[in-house]
Amino acid sequence: MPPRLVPLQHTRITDDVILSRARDFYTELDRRRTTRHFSTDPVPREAIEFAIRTAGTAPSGAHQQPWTFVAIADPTIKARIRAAAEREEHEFYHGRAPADWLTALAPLGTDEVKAHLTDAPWLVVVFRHAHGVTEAGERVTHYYTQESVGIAVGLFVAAIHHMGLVTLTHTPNPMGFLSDLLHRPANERAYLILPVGHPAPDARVPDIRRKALEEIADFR
Ligand code: IYR
Repeated sequence: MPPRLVPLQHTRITDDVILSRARDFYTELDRRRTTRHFSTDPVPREAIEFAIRTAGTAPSGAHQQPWTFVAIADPTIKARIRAAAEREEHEFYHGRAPADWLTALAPLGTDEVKAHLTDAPWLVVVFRHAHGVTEAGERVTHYYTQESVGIAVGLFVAAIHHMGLVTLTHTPNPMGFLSDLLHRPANERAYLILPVGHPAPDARVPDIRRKALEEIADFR
């Protein structure tokens, strides 16, 4: 049976409009910065819901949508996540990390203190479905899950920036403790933690630059 295809809903626009939208979108996203300094001020749940909906618009391998976004506002759960992450990170910064990794991180000023995990009003923990499970409990292969979840997180980050909030892509190393703490099923793997909130009034960011187009693009 051939698949049922429906018409694409799309309005064609002129090159002028394409270019002006392209410039505006880039300019807006280029203002995004990753900060570790969050205000404890609350953020409405509905804002997080929209960011997750936006992430869920990402393309995915075979449209399997291999992601779960666990959004946490509960201070007790946040404190547990922080304590476990800081335990792992202490090991990382004081032993497990190879010297060249620590050298690469030095300009960013990261360390094992993860105040953002309790300061930010929301923690969104992203889980990647390594495979699916049918209602009967059978395993279903999923495709390109790393790429799919990476794209979804990119859209989430853009959505949070667009709504005037900040987020941080935090990857505690290792992350297995999140599956236990959040009681996720065995087919789901923690992918990263995204604290979301307003920046602290005195928020700081590393003094770093983005590569120019010429350094990241090769047109033929
Ligand atoms: N997971 C650690 C280390 C870390 C690694 C990279 I690569 C970063 O860009 C930032 C931090 C941590 O979260 O501190």
